[in-house]
Amino acid sequence: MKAPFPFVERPASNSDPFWRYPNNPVIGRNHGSLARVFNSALLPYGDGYIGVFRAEKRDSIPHLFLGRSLDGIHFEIEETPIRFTYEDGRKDDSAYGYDPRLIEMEGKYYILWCDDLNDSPAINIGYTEDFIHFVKMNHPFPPNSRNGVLFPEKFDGQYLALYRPTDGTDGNIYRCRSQDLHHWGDYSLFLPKTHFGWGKYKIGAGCNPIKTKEGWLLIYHGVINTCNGLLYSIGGALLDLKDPTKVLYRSKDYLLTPEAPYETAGFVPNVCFPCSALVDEATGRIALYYGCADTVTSLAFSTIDILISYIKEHAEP
Ligand code: BMA
Repeated sequence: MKAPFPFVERPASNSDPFWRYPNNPVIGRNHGSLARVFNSALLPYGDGYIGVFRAEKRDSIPHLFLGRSLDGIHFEIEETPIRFTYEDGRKDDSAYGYDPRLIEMEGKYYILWCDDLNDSPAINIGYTEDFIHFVKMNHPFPPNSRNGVLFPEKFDGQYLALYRPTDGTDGNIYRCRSQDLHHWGDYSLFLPKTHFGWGKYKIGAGCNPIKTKEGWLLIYHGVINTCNGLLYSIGGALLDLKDPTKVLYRSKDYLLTPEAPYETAGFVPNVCFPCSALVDEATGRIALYYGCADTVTSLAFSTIDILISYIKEHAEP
Protein backbone atom coordinates (compact mmCIF):
# COMPACT_ATOMS: atom_id res chain seq x y z
CA MET A 1 0.00 0.00 0.00
CA LYS A 2 1.24 3.45 -0.89
CA ALA A 3 1.96 5.70 2.09
CA PRO A 4 -0.16 8.83 2.48
CA PHE A 5 1.63 11.89 1.15
CA PRO A 6 2.08 14.53 3.86
CA PHE A 7 0.35 17.68 2.64
CA VAL A 8 -2.03 20.47 3.57
CA GLU A 9 -3.46 22.95 1.08
CA ARG A 10 -2.22 26.53 1.05
CA PRO A 11 -4.47 28.74 3.18
CA ALA A 12 -6.53 31.15 1.04
CA SER A 13 -4.93 34.13 2.82
CA ASN A 14 -1.40 33.01 1.89
CA SER A 15 0.37 33.64 -1.42
CA ASP A 16 3.85 32.49 -0.36
CA PRO A 17 5.69 29.86 -2.44
CA PHE A 18 6.06 27.64 0.65
CA TRP A 19 3.55 27.40 3.48
CA ARG A 20 4.24 25.79 6.83
CA TYR A 21 2.60 22.74 8.34
CA PRO A 22 0.36 24.18 11.07
CA ASN A 23 1.54 21.59 13.63
CA ASN A 24 5.25 22.27 13.14
CA PRO A 25 7.69 21.18 14.28
CA VAL A 26 7.12 17.56 13.27
CA ILE A 27 10.11 16.46 15.38
CA GLY A 28 10.44 18.52 18.53
CA ARG A 29 13.12 18.71 21.18
CA ASN A 30 14.06 15.64 23.23
CA HIS A 31 12.74 12.98 20.90
CA GLY A 32 13.54 10.01 23.16
CA SER A 33 17.24 10.29 23.98
CA LEU A 34 17.83 12.60 21.00
CA ALA A 35 18.03 16.15 22.32
CA ARG A 36 17.82 17.82 18.90
CA VAL A 37 16.90 16.37 15.50
CA PHE A 38 17.11 18.77 12.59
CA ASN A 39 18.77 18.80 9.11
CA SER A 40 17.52 15.41 7.89
CA ALA A 41 16.51 13.54 4.71
CA LEU A 42 13.61 11.23 3.80
CA LEU A 43 12.54 8.91 0.99
CA PRO A 44 9.47 6.78 0.33
CA TYR A 45 10.25 3.21 1.38
CA GLY A 46 8.02 0.17 1.70
CA ASP A 47 4.60 1.30 2.86
CA GLY A 48 5.95 4.45 4.47
CA TYR A 49 9.06 6.59 4.59
CA ILE A 50 12.63 6.04 5.69
CA GLY A 51 14.98 8.76 6.77
CA VAL A 52 18.50 9.55 7.80
CA PHE A 53 18.29 12.04 10.62
CA ARG A 54 20.91 14.40 11.92
CA ALA A 55 20.59 14.30 15.66
CA GLU A 56 22.54 15.19 18.72
CA LYS A 57 22.26 13.70 22.18
CA ARG A 58 23.15 15.57 25.33
CA ASP A 59 26.84 15.51 24.34
CA SER A 60 25.88 17.83 21.43
CA ILE A 61 27.96 15.84 18.92
CA PRO A 62 26.07 15.30 15.64
CA HIS A 63 25.61 11.82 14.20
CA LEU A 64 23.33 10.19 11.64
CA PHE A 65 20.42 8.10 12.89
CA LEU A 66 17.99 5.93 10.94
CA GLY A 67 14.28 6.57 11.32
CA ARG A 68 10.96 5.52 9.85
CA SER A 69 7.51 6.98 9.43
CA LEU A 70 4.22 5.71 8.07
CA ASP A 71 2.84 9.15 7.26
CA GLY A 72 5.85 11.48 6.94
CA ILE A 73 4.70 13.32 10.05
CA HIS A 74 5.24 10.96 12.99
CA PHE A 75 8.69 9.42 13.33
CA GLU A 76 10.40 6.55 15.08
CA ILE A 77 14.11 7.20 15.19
CA GLU A 78 16.69 4.69 16.36
CA GLU A 79 18.63 5.66 19.45
CA THR A 80 22.07 4.53 18.29
CA PRO A 81 23.82 6.13 15.31
CA ILE A 82 24.22 4.44 11.94
CA ARG A 83 27.59 2.66 11.87
CA PHE A 84 29.23 2.54 8.49
CA THR A 85 31.97 0.16 7.41
CA TYR A 86 34.56 1.36 4.91
CA GLU A 87 34.60 -0.42 1.58
CA ASP A 88 37.86 -2.15 2.53
CA GLY A 89 36.27 -3.51 5.70
CA ARG A 90 37.66 -0.97 8.17
CA LYS A 91 35.32 0.15 10.89
CA ASP A 92 33.97 3.68 10.92
CA ASP A 93 36.34 6.04 12.72
CA SER A 94 34.51 9.34 12.30
CA ALA A 95 34.01 11.62 15.27
CA TYR A 96 30.84 13.16 13.92
CA GLY A 97 28.45 13.24 10.94
CA TYR A 98 25.87 15.78 9.87
CA ASP A 99 23.53 17.23 7.21
CA PRO A 100 22.63 14.03 5.27
CA ARG A 101 21.04 13.88 1.85
CA LEU A 102 19.47 10.59 0.79
CA ILE A 103 18.94 9.52 -2.79
CA GLU A 104 17.88 6.34 -4.59
CA MET A 105 19.87 5.56 -7.71
CA GLU A 106 20.39 2.40 -9.72
CA GLY A 107 18.87 0.19 -7.02
CA LYS A 108 20.96 1.58 -4.15
CA TYR A 109 20.34 4.22 -1.54
CA TYR A 110 23.13 6.76 -1.33
CA ILE A 111 23.79 9.07 1.60
CA LEU A 112 25.87 12.20 1.15
CA TRP A 113 26.86 13.85 4.40
CA CYS A 114 29.65 15.59 6.14
CA ASP A 115 32.04 13.79 8.46
CA ASP A 116 35.57 14.47 9.58
CA LEU A 117 38.67 14.02 7.46
CA ASN A 118 41.31 14.53 10.11
CA ASP A 119 40.23 17.87 11.58
CA SER A 120 38.28 19.15 8.56
CA PRO A 121 34.67 18.57 7.58
CA ALA A 122 34.42 16.70 4.28
CA ILE A 123 31.56 15.30 2.21
CA ASN A 124 31.42 11.55 2.29
CA ILE A 125 29.32 9.13 0.27
CA GLY A 126 27.80 6.04 1.81
CA TYR A 127 25.35 3.50 0.49
CA THR A 128 23.02 0.75 1.54
CA GLU A 129 20.68 -1.66 -0.19
CA ASP A 130 18.71 -2.73 2.87
CA PHE A 131 19.10 0.01 5.51
CA ILE A 132 20.79 -2.61 7.68
CA HIS A 133 24.32 -2.68 6.25
CA PHE A 134 25.86 0.70 5.53
CA VAL A 135 29.11 1.12 3.59
CA LYS A 136 31.05 4.32 3.15
CA MET A 137 33.68 5.46 0.70
CA ASN A 138 37.05 6.83 1.70
CA HIS A 139 36.27 10.52 1.37
CA PRO A 140 35.65 11.07 -2.32
CA PHE A 141 35.46 14.83 -1.67
CA PRO A 142 38.32 16.96 -0.34
CA PRO A 143 38.66 18.41 3.16
CA ASN A 144 36.59 21.54 3.77
CA SER A 145 33.71 20.51 1.54
CA ARG A 146 30.06 20.58 2.55
CA ASN A 147 26.51 20.37 1.24
CA GLY A 148 27.05 17.61 -1.30
CA VAL A 149 24.02 16.86 -3.46
CA LEU A 150 23.81 14.27 -6.25
CA PHE A 151 21.60 14.38 -9.32
CA PRO A 152 19.55 11.18 -9.47
CA GLU A 153 20.64 10.33 -13.01
CA LYS A 154 23.77 10.47 -15.14
CA PHE A 155 24.45 13.07 -17.83
CA ASP A 156 26.61 11.98 -20.79
CA GLY A 157 27.43 8.86 -18.80
CA GLN A 158 28.70 10.78 -15.77
CA TYR A 159 27.43 11.42 -12.28
CA LEU A 160 26.91 15.06 -11.46
CA ALA A 161 27.19 16.57 -7.98
CA LEU A 162 26.94 20.00 -6.39
CA TYR A 163 28.98 21.00 -3.37
CA ARG A 164 30.49 23.96 -1.60
CA PRO A 165 34.09 24.44 -0.56
CA THR A 166 33.99 25.70 2.98
CA ASP A 167 37.40 27.08 3.85
CA GLY A 168 35.95 30.53 4.49
CA THR A 169 37.11 32.14 1.24
CA ASP A 170 34.33 31.33 -1.13
CA GLY A 171 30.69 30.60 -0.36
CA ASN A 172 29.63 29.61 -3.90
CA ILE A 173 28.17 26.32 -5.15
CA TYR A 174 30.39 24.32 -7.51
CA ARG A 175 29.60 21.32 -9.64
CA CYS A 176 31.78 18.33 -10.49
CA ARG A 177 31.49 15.08 -12.40
CA SER A 178 32.50 11.49 -11.85
CA GLN A 179 32.53 8.19 -13.73
CA ASP A 180 32.32 6.06 -10.60
CA LEU A 181 31.25 8.27 -7.64
CA HIS A 182 34.70 7.76 -6.06
CA HIS A 183 36.80 10.08 -8.20
CA TRP A 184 35.51 13.56 -8.92
CA GLY A 185 36.79 16.19 -11.33
CA ASP A 186 35.81 18.76 -13.96
CA TYR A 187 35.13 21.31 -11.19
CA SER A 188 33.40 24.48 -12.21
CA LEU A 189 31.48 27.33 -10.59
CA PHE A 190 27.79 26.47 -10.74
CA LEU A 191 25.90 29.12 -8.76
CA PRO A 192 27.56 32.11 -7.13
CA LYS A 193 26.35 33.60 -3.88
CA THR A 194 24.26 36.72 -4.39
CA HIS A 195 25.88 40.17 -4.53
CA PHE A 196 23.41 41.48 -1.96
CA GLY A 197 20.63 40.20 0.22
CA TRP A 198 19.73 36.86 1.75
CA GLY A 199 22.43 34.79 -0.01
CA LYS A 200 25.28 37.27 0.18
CA TYR A 201 27.49 35.46 2.69
CA LYS A 202 27.30 31.89 1.31
CA ILE A 203 24.93 29.48 -0.38
CA GLY A 204 24.71 25.68 -0.43
CA ALA A 205 22.71 23.03 -2.28
CA GLY A 206 19.79 21.75 -0.24
CA CYS A 207 17.52 18.99 -1.53
CA ASN A 208 18.21 16.50 -4.32
CA PRO A 209 17.31 18.28 -7.58
CA ILE A 210 13.70 17.56 -8.60
CA LYS A 211 13.07 16.60 -12.23
CA THR A 212 10.14 18.47 -13.82
CA LYS A 213 8.93 18.96 -17.39
CA GLU A 214 10.40 22.46 -17.38
CA GLY A 215 13.79 21.59 -15.92
CA TRP A 216 15.45 20.55 -12.68
CA LEU A 217 14.19 22.36 -9.62
CA LEU A 218 16.91 23.11 -7.11
CA ILE A 219 16.04 24.11 -3.56
CA TYR A 220 19.05 25.53 -1.73
CA HIS A 221 19.99 27.60 1.29
CA GLY A 222 21.42 31.09 1.35
CA VAL A 223 23.06 32.89 4.25
CA ILE A 224 23.32 36.57 5.13
CA ASN A 225 25.67 37.85 7.81
CA THR A 226 23.82 40.30 10.06
CA CYS A 227 24.77 42.28 13.19
CA ASN A 228 22.97 39.50 15.03
CA GLY A 229 24.80 36.61 13.36
CA LEU A 230 24.09 34.41 10.34
CA LEU A 231 20.55 33.99 8.99
CA TYR A 232 19.69 30.97 6.79
CA SER A 233 16.89 31.25 4.20
CA ILE A 234 15.70 28.92 1.46
CA GLY A 235 15.98 29.80 -2.24
CA GLY A 236 15.22 28.18 -5.58
CA ALA A 237 16.53 27.86 -9.13
CA LEU A 238 15.41 26.11 -12.31
CA LEU A 239 18.10 24.24 -14.27
CA ASP A 240 18.11 23.04 -17.85
CA LEU A 241 16.58 19.59 -18.21
CA LYS A 242 19.21 18.14 -20.55
CA ASP A 243 22.18 20.01 -19.13
CA PRO A 244 21.50 21.00 -15.52
CA THR A 245 24.81 22.83 -15.29
CA LYS A 246 22.91 25.62 -17.09
CA VAL A 247 20.88 27.76 -14.70
CA LEU A 248 17.72 28.98 -16.48
CA TYR A 249 16.16 31.04 -13.67
CA ARG A 250 17.13 31.84 -10.13
CA SER A 251 14.81 33.56 -7.71
CA LYS A 252 16.24 36.79 -6.35
CA ASP A 253 13.75 36.54 -3.47
CA TYR A 254 13.89 33.77 -0.90
CA LEU A 255 11.19 31.09 -0.87
CA LEU A 256 11.17 30.76 2.93
CA THR A 257 12.98 32.66 5.67
CA PRO A 258 12.98 32.31 9.47
CA GLU A 259 9.75 33.82 10.76
CA ALA A 260 8.04 31.21 12.93
CA PRO A 261 9.14 31.07 16.59
CA TYR A 262 10.68 27.59 16.13
CA GLU A 263 12.83 29.02 13.29
CA THR A 264 13.88 32.26 14.95
CA ALA A 265 14.71 30.79 18.38
CA GLY A 266 16.67 27.71 19.38
CA PHE A 267 20.23 26.42 19.63
CA VAL A 268 21.22 28.52 16.58
CA PRO A 269 18.50 31.13 15.98
CA ASN A 270 17.29 32.13 12.50
CA VAL A 271 18.05 28.96 10.57
CA CYS A 272 15.86 27.26 7.93
CA PHE A 273 18.02 24.49 6.45
CA PRO A 274 16.52 22.24 3.70
CA CYS A 275 17.96 18.74 3.14
CA SER A 276 15.11 16.85 1.53
CA ALA A 277 11.83 17.17 -0.36
CA LEU A 278 9.27 14.47 -1.12
CA VAL A 279 7.46 14.84 -4.43
CA ASP A 280 4.08 13.34 -5.25
CA GLU A 281 4.41 12.57 -8.96
CA ALA A 282 0.66 12.42 -9.60
CA THR A 283 -0.19 15.85 -8.17
CA GLY A 284 3.15 17.69 -8.23
CA ARG A 285 2.86 18.30 -4.49
CA ILE A 286 6.05 18.91 -2.56
CA ALA A 287 6.72 18.26 1.14
CA LEU A 288 9.91 19.99 2.23
CA TYR A 289 11.73 18.83 5.36
CA TYR A 290 13.94 21.47 6.87
CA GLY A 291 15.90 21.92 10.03
CA CYS A 292 14.88 24.87 12.20
CA ALA A 293 17.29 26.77 14.42
CA ASP A 294 19.52 23.65 14.63
CA THR A 295 16.96 22.35 17.11
CA VAL A 296 13.84 20.81 15.50
CA THR A 297 12.57 19.47 12.16
CA SER A 298 9.67 21.06 10.29
CA LEU A 299 7.60 20.60 7.17
CA ALA A 300 6.60 23.14 4.54
CA PHE A 301 4.51 22.50 1.43
CA SER A 302 4.33 23.71 -2.14
CA THR A 303 3.77 22.34 -5.62
CA ILE A 304 6.07 22.08 -8.61
CA ASP A 305 3.92 24.60 -10.51
CA ILE A 306 3.87 27.14 -7.70
CA LEU A 307 7.63 26.96 -7.18
CA ILE A 308 8.47 27.22 -10.87
CA SER A 309 6.10 30.17 -11.38
CA TYR A 310 7.52 31.94 -8.35
CA ILE A 311 11.14 31.38 -9.44
CA LYS A 312 10.36 32.68 -12.94
CA GLU A 313 8.34 35.68 -11.74
CA HIS A 314 11.02 36.66 -9.21
CA ALA A 315 14.00 35.70 -11.36
CA GLU A 316 17.22 37.67 -11.23
CA PRO A 317 17.55 39.74 -14.39
C1 BMA B 1 25.97 25.17 8.73
C2 BMA B 1 25.86 23.68 8.97
C3 BMA B 1 24.42 23.31 9.31
C4 BMA B 1 23.81 24.23 10.32
C5 BMA B 1 24.04 25.68 9.93
C6 BMA B 1 23.52 26.66 10.97
O1 BMA B 1 27.30 25.56 8.59
O2 BMA B 1 26.69 23.32 10.00
O3 BMA B 1 24.42 22.01 9.85
O4 BMA B 1 22.41 24.01 10.35
O5 BMA B 1 25.44 25.89 9.80
O6 BMA B 1 24.16 26.51 12.21
